[in-house]
Amino acid sequence: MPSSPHPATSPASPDGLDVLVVGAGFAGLYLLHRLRGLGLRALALEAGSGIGGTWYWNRYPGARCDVESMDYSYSFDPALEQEWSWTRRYPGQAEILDYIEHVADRFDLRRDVRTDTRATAAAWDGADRVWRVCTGGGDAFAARYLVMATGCLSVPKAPGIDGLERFQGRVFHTGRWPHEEVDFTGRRVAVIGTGSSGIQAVPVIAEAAAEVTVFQRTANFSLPANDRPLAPGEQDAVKRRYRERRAQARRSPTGIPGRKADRSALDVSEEERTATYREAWEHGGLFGMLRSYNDLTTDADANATAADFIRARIAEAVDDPATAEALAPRSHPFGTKRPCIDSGYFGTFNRDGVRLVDLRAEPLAGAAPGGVATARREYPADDLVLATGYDAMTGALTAVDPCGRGGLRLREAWAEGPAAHLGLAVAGFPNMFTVTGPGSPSVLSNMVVSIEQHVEWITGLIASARERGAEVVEADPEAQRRWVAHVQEVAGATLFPRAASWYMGANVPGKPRVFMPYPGGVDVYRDVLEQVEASGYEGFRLSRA
Ligand code: NA7
Repeated sequence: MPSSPHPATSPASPDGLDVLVVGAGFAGLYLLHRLRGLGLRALALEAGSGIGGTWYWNRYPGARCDVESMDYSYSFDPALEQEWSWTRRYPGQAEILDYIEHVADRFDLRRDVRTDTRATAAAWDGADRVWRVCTGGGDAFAARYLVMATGCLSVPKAPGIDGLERFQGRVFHTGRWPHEEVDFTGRRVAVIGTGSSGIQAVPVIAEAAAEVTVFQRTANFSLPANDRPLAPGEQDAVKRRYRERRAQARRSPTGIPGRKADRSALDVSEEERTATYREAWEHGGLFGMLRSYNDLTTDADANATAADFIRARIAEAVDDPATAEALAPRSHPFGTKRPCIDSGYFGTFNRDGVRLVDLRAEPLAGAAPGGVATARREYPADDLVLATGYDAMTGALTAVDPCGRGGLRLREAWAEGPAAHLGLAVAGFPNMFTVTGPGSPSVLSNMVVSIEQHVEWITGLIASARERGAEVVEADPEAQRRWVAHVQEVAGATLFPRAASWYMGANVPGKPRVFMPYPGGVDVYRDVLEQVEASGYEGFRLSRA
C-alpha cells in the first residue's frame, strides 16, 4: 500500500476509463454488460485466475447454492433465461460456474476482465476527479467511477486456531479449495466449522473418508435441501411464466417468489402449525420455513415453535441421543444465523467412523502435528478442512481500504461499524459504489436479484449524472446517517441481534458488533430505491467538481 493517497497515474487506455469495477462474479460481469450498453468504457479487475467470484473459489465437496436454480440466475435478458437449462433443483458449484462462463461468452464480457489482478489500493484524486487504483502486480489504473463488486463472502476470516502451522497433514479452506480433485479415500478427516460450508461438505467427505471428526462450536439449524434432478417439463413450465416469476421475486421479501405469510405462528393450532412446518420441511427450501408465518423473525415465542419443530426432526434423524442433543441448536433463534440446507447432514452421524465433537463441552485447544486437540483429548487426523467462514460483508472492502476525500480511509470511516447510504455509497468517498454493500438486503436475500437491482440502479445513477454534466456523485452524510439509523431500528425490532452471527460481525475478533444487512425486505428496499431515483437522487450530491 503506497503511503501517498494518490497512487501513480497510468490510465488503462490513452483517454482513460469511465468505470473501474473490482470483481468479476455475478455483479462485476453484469456491470460490464450494462456499462457497455451505456457506451461507457469499463474494466473489471479480478483477483482469481478465472471469472465467477464466489463460485470460482468455493469448490469444496458438496458446494451448492441454497437458492433454487430457476431463481438463482440473471433475469436481465429474456432470451438468456429461455436458452439456459439447469440440471437440478439446486445448482452445484460447477454448474453455476458453467452458467457464469456461458453468460460471459454470450455477451462477450471476457475482453474487459483482467484476471489474476488484485486491486490492492484505491484513492480518490479530487483534482482530476478520478479514482486511482493500484494492483498487486504493480499496475495502476484511473477511472471516473469505482464500483466495488467484491462479494459479501469472499475474504476468509483468519481461522483462529492455534498451532495450525504444526499440523503435518493437508489443510484446506472451503473457500480456497484446490482446482484438482481432493481424494479423501481412506483418510481421517477433521472438519472444523458447521456453517453452510461444513454442513454441505461433511456428507460428501464421509462417502470416501475412513473417519470424519466434525468439530462444532455452535449447533446450526439446517433444513433438507430435497435436491433432485429438474424434470424438463418442470423447467418448461417455469420458462413459460418466467417474466411473471421474476417480477414476483423482485417484489418479495427475500428475492424468491412465493406466498407472503399474513398470520402469526401463535394464531393457529399446533396441528395446523406442524402441518405447515412439515410442508416447508419437505418442499420449502431455505426460506420456506422462515416465511411460514409473519412473525418468525420478530417474536421469540413464534420463533420457538419453528425451532422446536426442527430440533424434533434432528432427534429423529440421529440414532445416538447424545449426538442428537449436541446437534440441536439452542443458542440462537431459528433464522438469526443464516440457516443451511443440506443433503443428509444429520443422518451422516449415523455412519461408522463419523463423530461429532461438541466444542462447548470440550473447547478447542488447537491443531497438533497429528490431529486436532480439545481440552479433553487429541483426535487424530490426516487432513484438516477449515469451514470457518468469512470476514463477511466488509472484509473485501476494507482489504482495499479506499482512501476518499481528504485522505479519509474506509477503515477509519467504518471504525464503529459500516455506514453506507442505502448500502450503495459511502459519504466521503465520491464516485464509489458498493454492490450489495452493508445496509442493503444482500445476504438476507437471493443475491442475484439484489445484485441485478444494484447494478441497474448504480448504472442508472451514473448515466443520469453524465446527462446532467455532473462529474462527482456523493452520498450526503446526513442522508446516510438517517439510513444507517433506520437499518439499526429495523434490525432492533427483529430477533437477529440475539445471535452472535457474521451478520453482526461477531465471528471476527475485534470487528464492531453492528447488524450489517438491511432486514426490511427486498420489496420494501426496492420501493425506497425507486423513490430515491424518482426524486432525482435525493440524498446524493451531484456536482461538477
Ligand atoms: P459460517 O457460516 O461463518 O460458518 C463458520 C463455522 O465455523 C461456524 O460453525 C463457526 O462457529 C465455525 N468456526 C469459525 N471459527 C472457528 C474456530 N476458531 N473454532 C471453531 N469453530 C469455528 O461460514 P460458511 O462458509 O459455512 O458459510 C458462509 C455462508 O455461505 C453461509 O451463511 C451461506 O450464506 C453461504 P460459530 O458459529 O462462529 O460458533
